[in-house]
Amino acid sequence: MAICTEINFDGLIGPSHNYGGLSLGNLASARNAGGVSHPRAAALQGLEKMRANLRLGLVQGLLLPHDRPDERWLGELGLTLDPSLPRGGHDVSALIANALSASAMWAANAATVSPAPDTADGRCHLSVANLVTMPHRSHEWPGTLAQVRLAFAHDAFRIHGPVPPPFGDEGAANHMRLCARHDTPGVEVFVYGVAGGPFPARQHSEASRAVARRHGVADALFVRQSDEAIAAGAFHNDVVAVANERVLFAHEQAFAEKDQFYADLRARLPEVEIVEVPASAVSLADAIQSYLFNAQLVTLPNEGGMALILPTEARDNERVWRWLEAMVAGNGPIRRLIPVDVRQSMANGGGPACLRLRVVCAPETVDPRFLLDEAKIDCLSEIVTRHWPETIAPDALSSPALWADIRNARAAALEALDLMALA
Ligand code: SUG
Repeated sequence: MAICTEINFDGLIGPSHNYGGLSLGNLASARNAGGVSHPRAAALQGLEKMRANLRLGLVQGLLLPHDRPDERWLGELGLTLDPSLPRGGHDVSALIANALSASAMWAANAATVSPAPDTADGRCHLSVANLVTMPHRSHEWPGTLAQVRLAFAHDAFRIHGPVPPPFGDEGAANHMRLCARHDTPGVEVFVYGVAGGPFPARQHSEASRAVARRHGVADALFVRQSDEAIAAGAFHNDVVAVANERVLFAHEQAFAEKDQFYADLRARLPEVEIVEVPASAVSLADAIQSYLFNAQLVTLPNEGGMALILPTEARDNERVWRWLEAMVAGNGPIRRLIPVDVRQSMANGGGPACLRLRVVCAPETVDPRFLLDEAKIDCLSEIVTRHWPETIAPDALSSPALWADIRNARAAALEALDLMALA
């Protein structure tokens, strides 16, 4: 019987990475709107994070950038990229920016994953997220579906298409799994938001329930995200909470009915350890600025114990870092802090945890083209250095020359990985 382990599939940051300011409720995206992006540096930062995780002894996977600009989506809107064709006097630059987004890099929003030990049929289920709330993300799912169908074609998996609109589903960013060990049955926690605040609640409870039903999850909890958290800029639950095996690491104000949630969790998994960060030590504003919860909380295979792989922004915030250092000095389950530089992604509101999709499965059941070793990371780094644009300024987004460069860059990566089937 093959052994299940956790694999982090990181999204390779695509050559069209830019600061379009497209995500209402995502404070970093709004703050950096119209800035000049650095796609090459962004992708190299992501690759170095993957390398560092490999060196910790973790299994590392990869998801590829999508074809951008997305002409299929523009076509459904009655548009082509050919500027000589009539556009009825309408300014379509905003739609083109939406078609160009590299947002598929945030793989935590690609799908929700229920590993085999949790499901009725003993298979690992993946539901591709519909991401319907944000136009620039609403056209990601076909590209994601094509990739996961290839990566997880083995019989050990069952792939589902997106939940139908209008029920917004943002994937694993609003899903946590608590269990004794990755390969034992877990409690799956589906976190949803309720509309009515200043910012969109992107995960609808009906979508969460649909995913849990489709996956045949034996033990599911549905938990409401607090309105304060969404209003403060936590557009996904993974901006204020993260779980790994028996540990939940969360902000005091992450959940609407926290006491009930914690009690339900303790009743189902008595060994659960809840590490809660009090608002008196770290405010919601500091949590969202520093992204300390948008960390990869991982079990270290070589040394035992858990580590938080967090953005350098968490180290740069004095209050946050003081709290974290005191935590690791104590007797708790989280023993190490590992800051990583993903500043280009962070400037769009995407930290280390946003960049990865966790899949618990036997590695030999995954198409090896989607698994990384250091030689492949070296090869991809060379391709990125050679082909990814160094910078993208906002006025370049409507440039056909840039579109061609972006397409050629992606094609070079697909070719190197023998994944031209995705072209
Ligand atoms: O959906 N940013 C992404 C960030 C996603 C973070 N993912 C998780 N929390 N799991 C979003 O808001 C900004 C794009 C722009 O403004 O150009 C953006 O889409």
